[in-house]
Amino acid sequence: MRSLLLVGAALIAAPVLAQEARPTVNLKAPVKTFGRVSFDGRSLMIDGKRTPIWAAEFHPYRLPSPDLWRDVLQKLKASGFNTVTFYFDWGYHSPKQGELDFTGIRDMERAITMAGEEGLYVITRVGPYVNAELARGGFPGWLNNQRARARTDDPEYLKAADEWLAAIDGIVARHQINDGKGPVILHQIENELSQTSPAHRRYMDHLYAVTRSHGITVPIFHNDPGRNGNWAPDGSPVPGVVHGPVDMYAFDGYPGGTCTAQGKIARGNGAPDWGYYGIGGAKGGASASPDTPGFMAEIGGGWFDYWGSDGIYACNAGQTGPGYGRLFYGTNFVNGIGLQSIYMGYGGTSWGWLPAPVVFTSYDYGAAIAEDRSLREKALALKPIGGTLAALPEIAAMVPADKLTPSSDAIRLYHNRSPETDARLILAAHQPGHLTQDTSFTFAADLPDGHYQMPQIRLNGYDAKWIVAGANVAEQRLVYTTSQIQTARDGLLLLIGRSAEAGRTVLRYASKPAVKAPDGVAVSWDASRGDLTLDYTHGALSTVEISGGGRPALTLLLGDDAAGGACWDADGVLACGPALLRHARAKGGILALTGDTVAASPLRVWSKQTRITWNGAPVAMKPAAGGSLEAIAPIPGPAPIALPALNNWRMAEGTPEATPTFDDSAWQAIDHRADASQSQKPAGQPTLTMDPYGFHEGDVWYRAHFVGSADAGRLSLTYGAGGAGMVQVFLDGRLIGQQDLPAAMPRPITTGNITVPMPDAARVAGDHVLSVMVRNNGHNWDLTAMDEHKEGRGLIAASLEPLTGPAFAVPLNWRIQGRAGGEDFADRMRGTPNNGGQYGERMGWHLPAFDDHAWRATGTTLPQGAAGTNWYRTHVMLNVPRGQDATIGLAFGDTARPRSAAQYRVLIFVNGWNMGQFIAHVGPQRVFPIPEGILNHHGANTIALAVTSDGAPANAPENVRLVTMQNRRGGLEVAPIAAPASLAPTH
Ligand code: IPT
Repeated sequence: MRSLLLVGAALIAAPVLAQEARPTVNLKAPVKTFGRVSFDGRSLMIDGKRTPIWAAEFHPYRLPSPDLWRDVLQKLKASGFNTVTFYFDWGYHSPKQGELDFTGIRDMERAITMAGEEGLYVITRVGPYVNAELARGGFPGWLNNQRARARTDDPEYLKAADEWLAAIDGIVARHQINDGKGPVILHQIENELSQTSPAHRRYMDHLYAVTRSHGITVPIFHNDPGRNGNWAPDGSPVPGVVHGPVDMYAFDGYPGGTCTAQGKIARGNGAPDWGYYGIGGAKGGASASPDTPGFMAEIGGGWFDYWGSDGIYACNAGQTGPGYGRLFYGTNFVNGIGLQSIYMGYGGTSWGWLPAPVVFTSYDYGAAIAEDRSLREKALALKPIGGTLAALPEIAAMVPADKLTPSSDAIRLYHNRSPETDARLILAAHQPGHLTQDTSFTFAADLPDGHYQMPQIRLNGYDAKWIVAGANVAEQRLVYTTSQIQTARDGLLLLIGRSAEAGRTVLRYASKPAVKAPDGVAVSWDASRGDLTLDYTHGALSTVEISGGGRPALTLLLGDDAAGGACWDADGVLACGPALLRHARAKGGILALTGDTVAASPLRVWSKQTRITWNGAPVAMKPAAGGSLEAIAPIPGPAPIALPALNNWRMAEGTPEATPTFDDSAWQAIDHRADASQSQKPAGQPTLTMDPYGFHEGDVWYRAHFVGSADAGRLSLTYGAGGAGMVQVFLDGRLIGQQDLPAAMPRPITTGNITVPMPDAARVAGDHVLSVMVRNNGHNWDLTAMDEHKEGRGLIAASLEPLTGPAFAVPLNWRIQGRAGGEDFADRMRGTPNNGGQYGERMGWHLPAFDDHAWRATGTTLPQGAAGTNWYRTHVMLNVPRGQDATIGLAFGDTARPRSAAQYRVLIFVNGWNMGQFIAHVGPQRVFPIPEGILNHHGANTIALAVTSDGAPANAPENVRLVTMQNRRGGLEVAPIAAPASLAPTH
């Protein structure tokens, strides 16, 4: 188990379940029914049918272009998932108490509807608290001003939470499966509430009651942070669990070892047994609730990355790659964990001020679908898992069967059977400690169709074999196969395996069938058993045709991972060749296929329709082996994209707040108002933190006048700035101090102290002005439920003192300015994450219609400006070929290195949208994808960069360019996102 990555206090460890909590198979649990959804101790059922829940997590708010939600959903579906899990971010919707906005990019009803349209079930996780590496773990900024302790039964907090829940539950309620049409099958309240006091129990009781009162009728669950037995359903007989008002128990886990910040894999952990095969209940897991089925609301499918790392997303993707998936998710299934949701399926982008201090802009996560929406290799390996589950849904409800003994000590074999059908799943994995070995082994087993000695099976390293036996698939009797089922439907069976590895498939017939098999597939017939045995080596797709034998004809396709990766199932049609099949819709005698190619590709289709179109264009087909049709000519790939260079830059200085003459009379005066900050301010100091003044995101400015005196020796500041945040201090227009919070992994440093020696000028009589800018890189999450999110942001304390001893402080009359309008900011369409309080933001310099012609033209370069923040703007026309889905990013400097020697940071605005922050000397992210919809692929775009530095020539911004991150032919139509082109300026 990787160490927990926390901000603030350590996670309160809940007691590990006692020894007697050893998991047992519970065949007697009563069926509990919630409309069309029900469950017993073994599995979820939908309309009474046992259904594995094979889910992946996706956060629509991390992709602010709703048409692209459908792209992600289609890719999840095509990767074999039957369910998508959505977290919702309360703060995303609520700029101000009493206000909730579900319009535009915030239209979560649209996300749920789309998921249903794409044939996915939906699990909704509404919080109020979600964590998710979001600022405040999803709490709205204004909640930081509430003194009531969050995540308890304090009425003030409950009132706030109920506003949100009434709104989001109301949306979810309309889309439940129980109302006939909707996709929502399960609903989570709270997340990882590790505090279990009576006040927390009452809070959970409240959440359950209001959720039901809002019309949620599907089963309600909570997600236990690890395997602690927290919030198991009332009535769970397991000693040591904490009971809660939930219908099902769920937990999470991120096993399998970590990538270091340097991007090295520290491998070594085997897949844990968090259910039936758990030893001594050492880790609880599914055993905490024997009357409800094993349910992992999150199982690691990557991990997030930190400010200052060397960039670990590629490493995370490898660590949780194809073999990991087969091994870890497979081990969960055989342990009776028939509901699993991979966190993340698509991570996306923590754009604007969404990120919690632990993460930077990219939330790629090393997920199956990369941030640029391309499918990683591991997505192709998840597809057969979904295919196996679809073919044999009883896997969700299997129980341990006879112990099998492999010929090698390095191997462990799990053997499960379905009490209903007797079908078997034998999972072969390496024993812990042997994970890097390349082992060949065999075993004998009593299977439903007799006693069998397996051929030599090879298991190379971090991997598992999913051996199915005694199953009725594709209208055949499958005695066993050492390959993995990817697709099984009437008349068609696609089996895959590692390239160059041997496979064997045995099918049972009443009499000898006719077999047409290519060279390389050895066929033998055992008349005494009625067994047809096929021996082969996994490689390019080969087609075997079997007919007669007392069964409907079968086309058996055999291939390696790459061959399987190129085959897709959609709407009951199998197609091989392209990089993605989205849909296969028959209409008017035509089968309309939609999908993507990354290069000119073959196309082979199994369909009764002979007239085929691909993305609307007719494709000439000819008959091919196994009842398929094959395109006569390859279907086209994408054209390369010509991206213009960025030039015609214009620049302007953006730090007028530093100058003595700046008029701050409209700013709020700092006073002694009550606040809810967790950060203690020294006695007598005013309330400096930003939240009580209505500023919750991004940058905040403070200005104070003082009268020059001999006592003005040094300025001491305490500030809160989140991960890799910063403070800049100016005296009378001159930068006199700057501090970066050091990037510290895995626990970021979120507050700092800086003592700035005052220059002689401060001791000259007369008026002086201090101007302080704090970059707030996010409020903490509240993982421990200790109000960690209320740690102060902006200035926490400030005093101007004599050089020796703070006995006397020079009076400072502060004013504060943050985001224009505070909680009443004008740009409701871009919403809460978009803006902080930079001068240029308040003036609308980031917006496309701002007139920058008076700015200094700098051509192709971004010259260094004065200390503070300088703005650079340019306009660029794009002309991505129609019918292509590209992801275009902004790249800074040398993308081969995680960080620069130059010290500066950039807020990146594209067409007015804050698409993230580049911190040159911290890293690691240098390429920032801009989703289509935000970026206009067929016209004009405005890029505005707010660059903050000390103004030293060595810290000048590096070159900036557009890059193509992925480019496919296909994709979906993407509408531009409506948002204001200009707004009235606010000083
Ligand atoms: C768990 C959270 O439930 C989820 O919101 C997210 O933060 C995830 O992990 C990590 O990405 S937190 C748990 C691993 C301590």
